[in-house]
Amino acid sequence: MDQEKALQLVKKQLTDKRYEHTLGVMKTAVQLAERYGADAKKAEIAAVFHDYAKFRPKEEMKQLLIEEQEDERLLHFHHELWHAPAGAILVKKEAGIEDEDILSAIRWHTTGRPGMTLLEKIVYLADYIEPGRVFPGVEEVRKTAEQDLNKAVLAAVKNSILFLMSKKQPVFPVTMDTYNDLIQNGD
Ligand code: DGI
Ligand code: FE
Ligand code: FE
Ligand code: FE
Repeated sequence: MDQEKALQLVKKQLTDKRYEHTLGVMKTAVQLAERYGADAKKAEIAAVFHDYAKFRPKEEMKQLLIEEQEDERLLHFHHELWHAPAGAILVKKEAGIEDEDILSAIRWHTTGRPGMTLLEKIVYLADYIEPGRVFPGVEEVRKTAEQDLNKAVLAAVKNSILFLMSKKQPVFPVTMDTYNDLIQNGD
């Protein structure tokens, strides 16, 4: 699929603000792909579609996760986690994207996972550091991202976990698994 068609499909699913975020993730993901030798075309398409399901009704996402036998633990955690696997399913069904590298980068963009592929790391990190993100610590991760992909992904995962903990929010086990994997096998 070309960029124009992908953006046209995604724009209809998102608010203007979320679409701007998506454009930031797209540009950042392409830059990271070029820097770290990933397929820039796949990075671009995965980034464009990464938040495709962000505004789907909770009930629709829940049914989809049950039908498709996704990780049952998701249903006991915050519904914000659902748009990533639901997005992978819907992008395949509705946009006809079949490429498993792209679909898995969408699927794991919120929690990461142990043993992330290069493309998964790029989309995860691009989502965290795109130019529209303004939270504390993001500038340092942007700098790290220019030098060391694994170190930057680890910093993003660690900051996200610390943020959740500071808000007394539960941390999804897969997010913790991602952190442990990067700490133990990061480079
Ligand atoms: O969709 P975005 O806002 O661009 O970003 P995202 O998909 O990375 O994260 C969406 C939300 O999910 C964000 O507000 C934080 C939340 N989140 C990420 N990991 C976890 C989590 N929430 C819980 N409860 N547990 C997690 O492990
Ligand atoms: Fe997201
Ligand atoms: Fe993220
Ligand atoms: Fe996002």
